[in-house]
Amino acid sequence: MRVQVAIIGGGPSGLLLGQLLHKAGINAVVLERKTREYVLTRIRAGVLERGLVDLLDQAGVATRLKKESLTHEGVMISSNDDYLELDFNKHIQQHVTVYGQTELTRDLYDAREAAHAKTLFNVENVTLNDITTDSPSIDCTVDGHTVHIDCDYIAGCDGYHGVSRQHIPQDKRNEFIKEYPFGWLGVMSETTPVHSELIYSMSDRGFALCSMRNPKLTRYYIQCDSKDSVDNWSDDSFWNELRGRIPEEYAAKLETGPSIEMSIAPLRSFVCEPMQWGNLYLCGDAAHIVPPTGAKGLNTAASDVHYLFTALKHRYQENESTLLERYSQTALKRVWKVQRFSWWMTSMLHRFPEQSLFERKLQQAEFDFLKQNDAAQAALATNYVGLPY
Ligand code: RFL
Ligand code: PHB
Repeated sequence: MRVQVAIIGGGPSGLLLGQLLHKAGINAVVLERKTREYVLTRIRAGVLERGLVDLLDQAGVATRLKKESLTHEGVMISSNDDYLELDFNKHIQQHVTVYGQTELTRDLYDAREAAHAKTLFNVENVTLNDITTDSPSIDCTVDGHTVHIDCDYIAGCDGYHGVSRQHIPQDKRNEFIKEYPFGWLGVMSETTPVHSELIYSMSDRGFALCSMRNPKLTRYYIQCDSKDSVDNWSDDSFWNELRGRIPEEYAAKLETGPSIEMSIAPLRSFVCEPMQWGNLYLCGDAAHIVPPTGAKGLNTAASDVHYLFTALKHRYQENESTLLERYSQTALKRVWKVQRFSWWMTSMLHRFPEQSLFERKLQQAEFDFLKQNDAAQAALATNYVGLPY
């Protein structure tokens, strides 16, 4: 098989890039290790920045999103029973869109199928060859058959545990990592959201987040020990703990019900530099991870896709490679700003196991300052709705 761009990974990064390339007449194949059904069972992000929504629109896959998504013009941040209702309109005149990553991925797969664009599922043993030459290629196994793909460029969109990043020589690869000593226990439930906006809640018992997918489907998270297991939690114990971590006014009206999904995600910050090696370009979680507190993982994957798509379009339509050469540098500038914001949100809102009373007092002061200071609120709003590309 020969394509212009071979995309490894059929998650949101790979699919969005594939769809944008298809629209621009650049032919690509997507190689996915799992099945479509498996990818669609992963419940992850829920908050989309304007940049991502615009890209989906540009890719021609925003019809359902426009009908079914929710517009959020603010967010609540609380500390025990004290809270701040941060109004994005007051500070930045922008909003965020609430629409599940699962639905967004489904829309992208549907569009790919409708366009008869090539996707290979159950792909194993992916190896990248000659990536520093003008004729890179990929070898892999699909249903026991060996497949060879010649291409001009390879997009590594295969997530944190993917193989692409490992093809950057170890002595040329810098990996920056911070592991947090806690995880998030998440529950999805067919209940009415406790509030019309998201609530990011710090409390003496630990952090909690009240989110949603639609007016009848909620997504709640509580900070848990990094070694905790879902086997240690029942629906009742989850709801009780959540109630104990959000302002009393909301705890009193929290609607509970059976969980339809319960899982634990570890929290880490990670960046790989550079994000490009030869004709291999990394996008999304393959190159960086953020703790979910700022809702930035999927959104930062989207900004990478924007930079890479624009650069590839220039290369194929204008025969201009400068944007491709600058890809890593351009993407990393934004990645580090998002890392800083996600780390800051995480540090302000969570309980840390070894935390001294002094550090707790600083967290409280950070919240009090934020609550009283317009400039601090504007900075949070600017980052939360999404930095420009
Ligand atoms: P993905 O989604 O991991 O997709 C990678 C795909 O590559 C496949 N793959 C391979 N395919 C072929 N060959 C191989 N060798 C392969 N190895 C792997 C995998 O099967 C998979 O299908 O990465 P991508 O596309 O870069 O997308 C990144 C996002 O999924 C991620 O950043 C977000 O989900 C993070 N995230 C959030 N981001 C937001 O912007 N807003 C949020 O509100 C938000 N909430 C979250 C989150 C992540 C969470 N978890 C579970 C860590 C909430 C949580 C709890
Ligand atoms: C979610 O709805 O899953 C979600 C929302 C906001 C976050 C993280 C996750 O910061």
